[in-house]
Amino acid sequence: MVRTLYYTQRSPYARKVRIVLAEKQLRCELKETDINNKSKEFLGLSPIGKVPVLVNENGLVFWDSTLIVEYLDETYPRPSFYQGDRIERLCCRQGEKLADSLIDNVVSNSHYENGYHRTDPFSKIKLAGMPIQSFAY
Ligand SMILES: N[C@@H](CCC(=O)N[C@@H](CS)C(=O)NCC(=O)O)C(=O)O
Repeated sequence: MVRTLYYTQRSPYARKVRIVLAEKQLRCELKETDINNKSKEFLGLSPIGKVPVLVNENGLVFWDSTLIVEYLDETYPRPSFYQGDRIERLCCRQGEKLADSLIDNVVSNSHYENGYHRTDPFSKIKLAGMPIQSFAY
């Protein structure tokens, strides 16, 4: 069975998985998914109805970018995505979590809270002092 990733071009979470697949040189069929008009097939795979979803070569289904990356990294350890000792790996995961949390704010429309400016979805990223380019797509 061919490894398959359900994704959208613009999804930063799917992009995270695509980068790890590419770094590990893992072949994968990419299935562009219309998340505004989700197919029965897609909803049958993803209980949360979100991309990315990975179907592995044995037909097992994994969803959520962090869990997919963790699965890939443990199954195909070279090159390693979460490197180093326990503390270094934790720092790496925290960086990933921070990026995901910031992106959650961009992807969702809930930008107006705690005084953040509604018209600027990148305001929280700017407040965190991170380069906007690394989040833009
Ligand atoms: N925590 C999830 C977030 C995935 C996510 O929010 N994906 C968006 C695209 S960027 C999606 O599929 N949204 C469809 C929807 O919410 O209906 C992950 O890391 O995979």
